[in-house]
Amino acid sequence: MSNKSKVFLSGVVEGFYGRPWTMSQRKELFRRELKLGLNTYLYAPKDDYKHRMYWRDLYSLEEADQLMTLISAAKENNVEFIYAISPGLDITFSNPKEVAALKRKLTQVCGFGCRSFALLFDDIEPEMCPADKERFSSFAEAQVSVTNEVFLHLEEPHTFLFCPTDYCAAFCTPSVPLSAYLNTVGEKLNPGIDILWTGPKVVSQDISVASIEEVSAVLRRPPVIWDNIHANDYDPQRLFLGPYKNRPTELIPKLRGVLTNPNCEFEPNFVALHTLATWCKSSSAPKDVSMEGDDQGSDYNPHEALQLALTDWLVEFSRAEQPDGSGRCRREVSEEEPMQTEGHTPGPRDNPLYTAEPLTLADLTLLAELFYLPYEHGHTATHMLEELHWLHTHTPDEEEGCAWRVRAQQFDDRCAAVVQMFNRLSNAPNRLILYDLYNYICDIKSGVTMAKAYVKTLGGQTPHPALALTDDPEPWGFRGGLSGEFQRMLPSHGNRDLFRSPPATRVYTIRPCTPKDQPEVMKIFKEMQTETQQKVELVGDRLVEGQMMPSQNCSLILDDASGVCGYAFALSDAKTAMNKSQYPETMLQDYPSVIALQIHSKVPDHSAAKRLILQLLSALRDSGSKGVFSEFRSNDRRMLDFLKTLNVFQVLKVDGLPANLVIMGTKL
Ligand code: GDL
Repeated sequence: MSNKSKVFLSGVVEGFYGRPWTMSQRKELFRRELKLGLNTYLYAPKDDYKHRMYWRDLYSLEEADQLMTLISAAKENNVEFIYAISPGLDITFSNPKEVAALKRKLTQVCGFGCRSFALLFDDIEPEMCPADKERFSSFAEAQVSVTNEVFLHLEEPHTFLFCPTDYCAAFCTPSVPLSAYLNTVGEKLNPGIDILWTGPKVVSQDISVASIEEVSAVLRRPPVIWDNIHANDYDPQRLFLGPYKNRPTELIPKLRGVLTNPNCEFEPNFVALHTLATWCKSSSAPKDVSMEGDDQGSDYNPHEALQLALTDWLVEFSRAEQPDGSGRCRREVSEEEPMQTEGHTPGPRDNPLYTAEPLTLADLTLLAELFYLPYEHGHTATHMLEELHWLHTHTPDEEEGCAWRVRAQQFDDRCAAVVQMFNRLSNAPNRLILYDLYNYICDIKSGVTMAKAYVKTLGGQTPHPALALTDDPEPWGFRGGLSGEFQRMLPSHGNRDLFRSPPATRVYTIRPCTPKDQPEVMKIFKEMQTETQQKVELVGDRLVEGQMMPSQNCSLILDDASGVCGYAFALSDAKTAMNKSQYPETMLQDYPSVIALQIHSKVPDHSAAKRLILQLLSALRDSGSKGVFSEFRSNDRRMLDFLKTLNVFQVLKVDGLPANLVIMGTKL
């Protein structure tokens, strides 16, 4: 291990995809790092042309000037500026001209005053071109050879980092200790070069001491953690404002450093930086000191670190900052440009002037809990989800009505707090922070507003028309665009709640029903009917019992490993199965098709049932149907509750129905 004399690298890697930070944001970053005691900045913006795509191109005079100023700013703030280049998309390792181009580029940056460098080979195709295959026995050999050569060319910089293509345990085959790639890197990479590592996964939930000991042994040096815990470039709806967490401080002496690759938006990274700085300053306490929280045995407590960060961040919100750097804000009166409200004093019967309440620490805590960490919602967010789930799986009936209404009111209050937080944030003088947060807070405000309206509907109230869950909603009623549509259809994502229920491990198949399935179908039909023990004549039963043939493509079976576990049959014209006018004509006009559905109670996975139903609905839609209904015995609580959670059908209000019958339906 050659790194004993080196200081622990702590700070930021600007290593995300998307719009790179501006030069002034980077300079502001250095000032913040100095204040927090962080000492490193790794320049690696993925979508900067000359960092990756056009890595061979030298910088223009103007660019050179900007980089020089940036490098000096880093120095002034005691921040080590590491310039990284990513040539892996298209470099031919065996071509000396390519290696010369790489050296030329880094020599140019050296001329700007930069003394620390990095070569990154993350996120590239691991295949070598024919010329490289001829020259090198493996991809690792090729990378190591060029990296060592560049390292020597730059006269062995004190800090020189290498990012492997297999930069986390999940990428290593068959395992970290047995990875041929990592073993070659560990053995052959010059010991003066340090290696970046993201932990067990690209975005690691935890990084354990044992996992670092394991990889250090293979790499033959302690790694520098490239931490993606706060990175959000993979999902435009997520932002991470939770504390640095699940990395025990016992790691510190076992690492060469930690660089966080945070949110693409610059301003919200206040928390990521602040809590990382607190973590770096914490020392490990003896093991027998029992602490609350996940990082036991250390004086680092993520919850406390977050509160410290938010307390400091709150001060920033009240600073008047504008994107143009003018620093002016709405309530400041300027000589040249009088503000709108200047000199306006409302009369006794006029509207009073709008004065926003100032943002509070509680608002910021709520914000951080709503946008917490990649694998964890904050406490309030989890609680709200659990409450919504409870409200939607219970009914405000005689039995539970009182408790239901109390909990519905509490849920409503929590939603109101989110909206209030949004309003106060929108009025904060620091427009720089607000604009970086805006899309996210607007999204969550809409999300909770919809949820609030839904709870009102469940409780029998009519929400505002813009929020009502109707057949013809406004576009904000179906969120997420095309990507949202794809997600909702995927079994592993759309219909599973990442945070509340365990992942679905069972494999389900949906297939057309054949005559051979009839005995199994009848078995489930009877078994599930004895659960309800209620004699009501249902049109759908005739489909199941084989008295009527389902329409074409409208009989589906759900299988799990042990066989049939559900079915869905439909008749596009329900009237043909009715022996008398069981249902009003008005209902049949809107909902002409009938569906008979049963999911065995042993199926815990809602997403499988949802897929089954959606597939059937799609067949009905293709056949030209406008709407579909399904009948349930009113004491069939299991199916009724189950279907409610799927959010596909609504209970239809149909006049004159027998009391023991519930009709659910949806337009197509
Ligand atoms: C990655 C990329 C990084 C990206 C992050 C999160 C590394 C070494 N590379 O794999 O650029 O921001 O995922 O999406 O982490």
